Amino acid sequence: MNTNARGPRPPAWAAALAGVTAGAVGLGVAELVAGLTTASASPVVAVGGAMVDRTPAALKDWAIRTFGENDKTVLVAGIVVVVALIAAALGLIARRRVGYGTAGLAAFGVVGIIAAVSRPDSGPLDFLPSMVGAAAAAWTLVLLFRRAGATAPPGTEPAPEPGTEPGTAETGTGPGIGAGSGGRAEPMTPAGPSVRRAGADLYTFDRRKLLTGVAVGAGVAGAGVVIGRLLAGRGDVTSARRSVARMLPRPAVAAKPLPAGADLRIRGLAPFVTPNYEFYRVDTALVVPGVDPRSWTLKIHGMVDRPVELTFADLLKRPLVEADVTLTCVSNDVGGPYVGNARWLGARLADVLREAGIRRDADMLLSVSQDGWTSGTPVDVVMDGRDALLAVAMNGEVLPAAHGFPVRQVVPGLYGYVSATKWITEIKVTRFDEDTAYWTPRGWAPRAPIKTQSRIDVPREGDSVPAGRTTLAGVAWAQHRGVDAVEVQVDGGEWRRATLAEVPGPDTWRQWSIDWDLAPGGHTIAVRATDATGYTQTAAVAPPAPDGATGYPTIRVRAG
Ligand SMILES: Nc1nc2c(c(=O)[nH]1)N[C@H]1C(S)=C(S)[C@@H](COP(=O)(O)O)O[C@H]1N2
Ligand SMILES: [Mo]
Repeated sequence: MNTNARGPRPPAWAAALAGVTAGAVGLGVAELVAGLTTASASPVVAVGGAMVDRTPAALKDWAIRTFGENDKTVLVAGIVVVVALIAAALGLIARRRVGYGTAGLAAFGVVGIIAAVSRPDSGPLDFLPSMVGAAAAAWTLVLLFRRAGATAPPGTEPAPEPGTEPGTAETGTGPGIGAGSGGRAEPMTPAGPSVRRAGADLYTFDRRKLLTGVAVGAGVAGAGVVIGRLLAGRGDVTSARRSVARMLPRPAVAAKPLPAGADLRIRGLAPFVTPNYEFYRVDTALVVPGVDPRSWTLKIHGMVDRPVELTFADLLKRPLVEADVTLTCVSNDVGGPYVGNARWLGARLADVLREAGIRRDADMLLSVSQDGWTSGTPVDVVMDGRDALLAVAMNGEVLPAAHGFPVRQVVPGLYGYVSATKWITEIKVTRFDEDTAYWTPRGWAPRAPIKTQSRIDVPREGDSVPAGRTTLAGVAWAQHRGVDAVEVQVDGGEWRRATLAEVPGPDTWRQWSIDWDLAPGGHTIAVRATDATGYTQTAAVAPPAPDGATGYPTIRVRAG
């Protein structure tokens, strides 16, 4: 087994451990380099991002549904586990020849580099983290293999000299530890004259040196991740958000105060205004883009007479409008959580576009975010007078980083993926038959107005309630048309009209409630909304793809 052709071989577990340690050092060093160069993409982020962009829509949909807003954490954890497994395998391969292992790690680095430089927001230094990381990993592997054992020249006595430190592996002197020397090391081959052949080096495995090397490697990896993350945190927008908070002008067109009856204040019912920290978040960004408002610009180009480039200061000089608008994600299941309502402050997108001189035959606004994500919004919708905004604030607060700081689009009536571009930096005025936005080739409709929908919040699916009179409540939405009626049905009986809360306008959701006498036993409760065009949401059940889920929200409860 211990043939020279194959080189010295530590035991399998040790080789796998050396591989995992090398992989960890590689990732840690890569994070550190990413932090130092403020490259946007450490290998994990780059590969993760590439996976997000290439994941089949159905799988991504499933991930969003299964892991909710933890989907990205799960993805990163998954990548780390896969990297660890591959690194362990490379460690095992390195038993044959260390060069095989280092070649594998180099290939890894190449994957990281390709992922990093092919990101839409990649910078000139984005190849560095993966390259340096892979080199560090390869070097670690070689070093650990050397530490793990030593080859005794033929004829050398491998027996230990008690108390002496093992010699360095590279010198070729015996490790000084053989079988029985405290049980800390195991020889790869029985260390006896019987295996000593002329010309054949004796290999002995030094467990202690390997483990100390692994410990150092783990330390380097951990320090790399922590320091790298801290350095990357320089891109943190906390202080930028604070200074923007001081510059935010008052609205030129303030929203009317919310009608007193907008919030029914029923326990368990979604509040009319969704607090920013509770607002759902859906995007493809593994790391929240940190956009500096001082260097931010918005380029408007394409089918316009006068391309413009607005700075953040330009934007704030414009008359800012306040509007209550409910955002909805197309991925939301019937009854799902990806809908939220906020008061937005922003410049009118239509005015900005008019100044740029939008051409008649343009029908699409392809908005682009800092991280390269794109969205296609119909021109006519934005120009029809509704509150389509380049928003800078949300519920009286500077836009949170996760919700698009410093500027995002908000267009009432359209699902987020075709309207609500966060971290927006560019709008290309174009045509649907010439350009394609991010989600379109991934199985989602190019145009997606929000469907009339409703939700039961109280009680929850599976709840037990006291028999007798109980309050049923929820929300309904049909943005920019407005909700005119909500009806509730119990156990397939007659539909009864719920009481509707007041609303500031047609662009927000609307709370509803109804008191119902529930006999003891199990009940099925369904709800449906009718919008101001007279359309009642369809009972036909459809999944979110390609343009929004349909069907009546239904829950089962037990009264008793
Ligand atoms: N840059 C960017 N903007 C984006 C997305 C994205 O992936 N990247 N997702 C969109 C989708 S699908 C939705 S539903 C809304 C969600 O906005 P929120 O996260 O602020 O709730 O943002 C939209 N804006
Ligand atoms: Mo979405």
